[in-house]
Amino acid sequence: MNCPHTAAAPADRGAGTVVIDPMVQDLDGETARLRDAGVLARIDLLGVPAWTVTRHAEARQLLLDPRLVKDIDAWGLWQSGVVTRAWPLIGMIDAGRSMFTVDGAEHRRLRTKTSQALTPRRLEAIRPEIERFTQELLDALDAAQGDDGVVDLKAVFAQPLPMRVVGMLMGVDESQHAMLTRQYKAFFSMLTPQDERLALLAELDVFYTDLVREKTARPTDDLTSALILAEEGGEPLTEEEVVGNLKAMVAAGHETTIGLVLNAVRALLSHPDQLRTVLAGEVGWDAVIEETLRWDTPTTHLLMRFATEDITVGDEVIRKGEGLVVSYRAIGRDIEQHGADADAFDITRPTRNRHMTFGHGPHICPGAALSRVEAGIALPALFTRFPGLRLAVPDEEITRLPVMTQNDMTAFPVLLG
Ligand code: STR
Repeated sequence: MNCPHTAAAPADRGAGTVVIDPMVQDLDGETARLRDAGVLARIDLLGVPAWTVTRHAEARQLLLDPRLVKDIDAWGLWQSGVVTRAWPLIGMIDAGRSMFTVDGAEHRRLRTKTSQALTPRRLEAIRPEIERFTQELLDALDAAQGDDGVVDLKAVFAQPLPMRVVGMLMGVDESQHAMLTRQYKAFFSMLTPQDERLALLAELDVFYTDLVREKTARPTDDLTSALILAEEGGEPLTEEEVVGNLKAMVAAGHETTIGLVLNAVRALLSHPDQLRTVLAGEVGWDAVIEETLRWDTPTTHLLMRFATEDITVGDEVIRKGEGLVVSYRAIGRDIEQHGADADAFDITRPTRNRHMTFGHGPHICPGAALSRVEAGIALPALFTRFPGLRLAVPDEEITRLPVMTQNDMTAFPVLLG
């Protein structure tokens, strides 16, 4: 990006600045550098400075702090025009009015129906459908094996499953799933030129607005229709708000669960002793899921909150108008929270459930239970169907996509055995 303050080399911004690598060439190294940089670290996001919180306890406290808001108008660099829509990460923040971008009482108004629709009890009703999607995709895996027996577990299984689930919930027709997958892949990739990213976001807005208008005319039993209909005596959401929520749900539901499922499979295949204890029934799949969420978080960095007043954290001060990122991957590896072996994957770890990967406070992930249900169905089904499942390449050869906020693999080639 070309703006005055980005002309300076990152080192000029203080020795402690960690430059977040858009190519994600060394995620473990970067996570460790962030942790070493302190509780509150200065980071550089494509030339834009921000703070990030790297520790569990302090992040928990900051996520409850009403002086931090999601409203981009509270950001000094945005007000002053230093950050514009030319910045490749702007779509992570300026994403339209929704439960993701609004705080306080308005936030509760935008969010209530969604969180009520996604409680564990309500999710029991859709379990059979998730099981059916899973079985269909396992058949697809079997059928997709090349002559060499290799198949991409991401493209054929981990990616379509969450799309189908969130599509069913929100009422997005299957004929649109491939388009959405392609658009979100381009949205998140740092290789996509910014004008193309802005164009695809505009296209998605048209798509979602059309969908909301169609559901307004002919409501069905999906969550999009429920968001449109006013509560008894309540104030209905505006079209813009329904569209914003729908966008947020599809983007989040689709993207993050891919990471959860793939990261769990990867962790188990590279820790065969632990896989054996799970397959023998000695440790539950819930333990695998929680430890994966802690150790290899689907969201690496969550953008962004803004300080409406100076906020002191230890020896540092987040000044009014400055931006704060939450680095969930570093937080999952916090030694204070998880012990000196926090970098090790261990499904028997006593603190495995005490991670904060779904966030904390008012914005805590409303889809947490859904992702646990999805992974809780997909993982055992996959290993039951293909007990000999193994990686088709050495683990070190698995590459990550150039995505700065999500933990996203290029592909995950496996042999089904
Ligand atoms: C993507 C672009 C868009 O149109 C709407 C949203 C809002 C919700 C965001 C989503 C974004 C990016 C991925 C997020 C998701 C909420 C949860 C998910 C940040 C900006 C996570 O990775 C936790």
